Amino acid sequence: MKKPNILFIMSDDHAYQAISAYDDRLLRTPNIDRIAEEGMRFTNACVTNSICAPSRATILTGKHTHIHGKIDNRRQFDTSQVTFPQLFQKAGYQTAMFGKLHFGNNPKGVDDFMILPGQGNYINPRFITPKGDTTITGYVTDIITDLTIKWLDEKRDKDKPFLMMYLHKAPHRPWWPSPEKFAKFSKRSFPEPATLFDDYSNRGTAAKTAEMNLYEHMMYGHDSKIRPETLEEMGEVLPDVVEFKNGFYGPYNRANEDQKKLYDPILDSINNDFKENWPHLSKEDKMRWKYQRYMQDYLGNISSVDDKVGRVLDYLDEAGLSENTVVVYTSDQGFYLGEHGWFDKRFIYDESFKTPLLIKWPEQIKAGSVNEEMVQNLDFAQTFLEIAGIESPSDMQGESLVPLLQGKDLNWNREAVYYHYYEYPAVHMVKRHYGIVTKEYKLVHFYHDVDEWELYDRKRDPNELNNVYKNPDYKEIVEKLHVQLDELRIKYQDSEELDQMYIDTYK
Ligand code: SGN
Ligand code: CA
Repeated sequence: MKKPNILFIMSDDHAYQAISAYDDRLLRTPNIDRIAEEGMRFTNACVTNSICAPSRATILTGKHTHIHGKIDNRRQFDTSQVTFPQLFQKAGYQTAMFGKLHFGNNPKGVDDFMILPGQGNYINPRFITPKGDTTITGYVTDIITDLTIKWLDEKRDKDKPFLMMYLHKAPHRPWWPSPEKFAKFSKRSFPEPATLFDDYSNRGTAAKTAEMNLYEHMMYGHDSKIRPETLEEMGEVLPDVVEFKNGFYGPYNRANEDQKKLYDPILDSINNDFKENWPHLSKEDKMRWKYQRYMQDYLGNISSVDDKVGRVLDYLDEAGLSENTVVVYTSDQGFYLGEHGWFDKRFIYDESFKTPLLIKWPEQIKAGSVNEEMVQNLDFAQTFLEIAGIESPSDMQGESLVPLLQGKDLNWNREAVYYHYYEYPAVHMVKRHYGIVTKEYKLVHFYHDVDEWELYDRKRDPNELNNVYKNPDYKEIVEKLHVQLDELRIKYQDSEELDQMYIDTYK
């Protein structure tokens, strides 16, 4: 039998709430939805650590953060470790990677790559390639897609199976849409989440001290696209105005004159609206205004990703590749779209803990299936290796999802998953924590700076508004979960010594 190809599509910070196969209140994503319609949608897919580079390291190594050691976005990934593309390459696959990696070093095991340096840029992005750096004029989502299709169509050896990693930068902050989407989306308004005005009562210190509230921490220029001149004209000396002096009006400053001409009328209209209305808004309405601006930009970004995913799926169809290609759509983690008043991620709470996962594999997956098992990005490497008939190294810590893809759920017996977040102190100030999550409960330990436990009843309190750790009704559940959590820490080789080591070596 011919070995299947793998097309791994990952976006950066794409919340499942913004994929209509999961939730159609905010946006229609007909192309991404096609993967669910023709394949399987996972409703309980989650990450081991809700932040970019650590999640990517987990995906590539099949190991938890404390094992691969990339605990944050800052330190470099230790490239002496085995990543799954290396195993594909060795087994005779053609391998390539285009887009955002965010590792601080180049990928191993890929025959060809063009990656963004660090976070990369939305406009006229620079790319690192095996032959040196190059800058390409245009919008990042379009460019990454063109590179991907060109490689599939012209550059690869068509006698070999391929592994393609097609990695979008969008919809990462500062949420800068293409001119067309910006024009369209900046006129729309979106429903607010139920917890937009969360006051964090009945939660712990960590939720109260995090710096990711739309009203408090979203920046006027960077996030809301207000020009420095507008603020000056208004006589406003806003606390974060200093960002402009640091050149924080980033993507716009990179645009050439022709591109600026396309953005100017849209920015003018946003700025006029701000000038006219902002001073008269109540605190609540300022929050609402920022939420709308946020959604307009964020969803405008995703709408481009969706169009481009459609182009790539069409290409597979036209080239006769669809039948034998496994297509995966996921994100490096979830994201808050105003839930709890937040943007960003990091927490073990649902919107950032969960991640979208859609997989299409016409030969093996029944079209339109839905799977509710607790699966993780930790499982991806072993899944892809099994699909390709390559043996997984015995020290990988996940489990292949192939039985679930084939509908053999009886062969799957995972009850709980483990989570551990480290990047603190750092931007957004989310305290370190680890925890265990089952379909019914979530037990969390914030162990650094504070020593606080939280328990959420996921069935009764899906919005996670009530920490019931000290509620006597949950005494037995707490005891059981503590035992299970200790077992998971042992199973995955995490420990207090490692926690301390990562605190001591953190810079
Ligand atoms: C930047 C963003 C943060 C974001 C981190 C990590 N700020 O620092 O909002 O949490 O990246 O994102 S920005 O002002 O530079 O936009 S991650 O996806 O790479 O983990
Ligand atoms: Ca990310």
